[in-house]
Amino acid sequence: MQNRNHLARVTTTHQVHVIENGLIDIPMLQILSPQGEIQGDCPPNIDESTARRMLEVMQFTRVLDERMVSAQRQGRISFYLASTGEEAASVASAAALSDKDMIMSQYREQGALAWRGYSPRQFMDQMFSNYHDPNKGRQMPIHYGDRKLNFMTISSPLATQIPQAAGYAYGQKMAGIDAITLCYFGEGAASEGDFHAGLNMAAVLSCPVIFFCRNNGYAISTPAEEQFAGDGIASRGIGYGVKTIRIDGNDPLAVYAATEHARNIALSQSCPVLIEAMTYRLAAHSTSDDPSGYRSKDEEEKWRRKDPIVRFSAWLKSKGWLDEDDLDKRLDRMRQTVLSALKEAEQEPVSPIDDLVTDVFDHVPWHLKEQISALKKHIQKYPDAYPKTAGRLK
Ligand SMILES: Cc1ncc(C[n+]2csc(CCOP(=O)(O)OP(=O)(O)O)c2C)c(N)n1
Repeated sequence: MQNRNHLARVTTTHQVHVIENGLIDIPMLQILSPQGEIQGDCPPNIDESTARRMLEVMQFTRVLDERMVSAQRQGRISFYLASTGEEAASVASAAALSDKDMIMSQYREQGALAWRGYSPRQFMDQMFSNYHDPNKGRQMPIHYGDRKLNFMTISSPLATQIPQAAGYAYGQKMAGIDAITLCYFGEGAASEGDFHAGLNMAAVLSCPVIFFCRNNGYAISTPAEEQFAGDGIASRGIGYGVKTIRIDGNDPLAVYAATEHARNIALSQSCPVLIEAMTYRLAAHSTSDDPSGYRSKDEEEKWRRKDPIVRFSAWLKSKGWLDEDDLDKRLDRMRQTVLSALKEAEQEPVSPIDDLVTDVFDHVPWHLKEQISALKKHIQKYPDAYPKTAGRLK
C-alpha cells in the first residue's frame, strides 16, 4: 500500500528492505559514437548553420586555450585554465539556449562565452587586466563576465553560482520573463554545501534553471572515486526531486539535444533540471597544475580517442557540411586573430590604482583613502617590487 507522508512516497514493507546504490540505472544519452556515427534511430534536430558554427566555436576555444597556455608559460599572463576535451559540454549547451537566458559559469566554460559572441579582444583585455577589462584588474585572469551577453561574472570560490542561479531563475519567474538560467559547475563543486542548498531551493521554489554539471573525473588532483561514493552527480538530482538527464558530454549532439529538452521543461513547467555531462579534462587543471603526478598517460590516451572536435568534424564531413580544404586555413586565421588580439591588449595601459576602491562605495571611506595613498607612496619608492599589472598611479 502506498500513501504520501510528509511528501515521501511511503510503501509499507514487512521485511527489512535495503535500497542499494546502483539499483536505479541512469542511462547516458549518446547520439554520436566516438567515430562520429549516428546511434539509434532518432535523427538529430539541428540545422547546418548551427552545427557548423558549433564546430567553429569549439575549434576557436581550443586555439584560444593553446595560445593562452603558451602566453602564461612566456610570463605574459599570470594564470590560465584550459577546457581542452570539454568544448562540446560548454559550446553545444550554450548553442541550445536563447540569448536571453542567463549563464552562470564556473570557469572552464569559455566556449559558452565565445558562443555568445565575446570577442578575442574581450578575452585578452580581461586576461591582461588592462584598462578595458570590465573588472578593472580586480580579478584573476579568466574571471570573465558580460552584462550585455547575459553572462554573470565568474567568481573564484567554488559553487557560489549554484544557489545564485536558483535565486536568479526565481527572479526570472517572478518577473514573468520568458527566459531561464543555466548554471555550469564541475563534479568537484558539487561537494560544496552550496550545491545542495541550490538544488533544494530550486526544487522547492520551482525555479526555471538548468544545473549543468561537467563531470570530468577530477577536482584538481582528486579523482571522482575519492570525492564521492554515489552514482555520479545525477543520482543527487533525483534525491532532491529535480528532473535529471545524464549525457555523453563529449558528444555535441547529445549535449545540444539534452539542453534544448531541459530548457523546454524548465520554461514550460517552471522547474529545475539537472544535466550530468560525462566528460574528461584532457588539459591540466590550470597552468599551476601538472597532471602527470596523479593520472596515467594511458588514461589520457583513452579519452583523447573520444575528442569531441574530431567526433563532430567526422559527422559534419559525412553530411557534406565540412570543407576540409578550408579547415587548415581557418585554424591559421583563428591563431592569427588570437595572437593579434593578445599583442594589442598587452600594449594597453592597466587601470589606475584608485579603481581598487572606486565603485565599491558611494564615497570612499577615510581608511581606504589612507591605504591607497600609502600604497602609492610605496610603489613610488619601490617600483621594481610591483608587476606591470599592479595598476597605474594616475
Ligand atoms: C570554496 C573553494 N574551495 C576550494 C577551491 C580550490 N579549487 C579551485 S578549482 C577546484 C576543483 C574543482 O573541481 P571541479 O568542480 O570538478 O571542476 P573542474 O576544475 O574539474 O572543471 C578547487 C578545489 C575554491 N576555488 N573554492
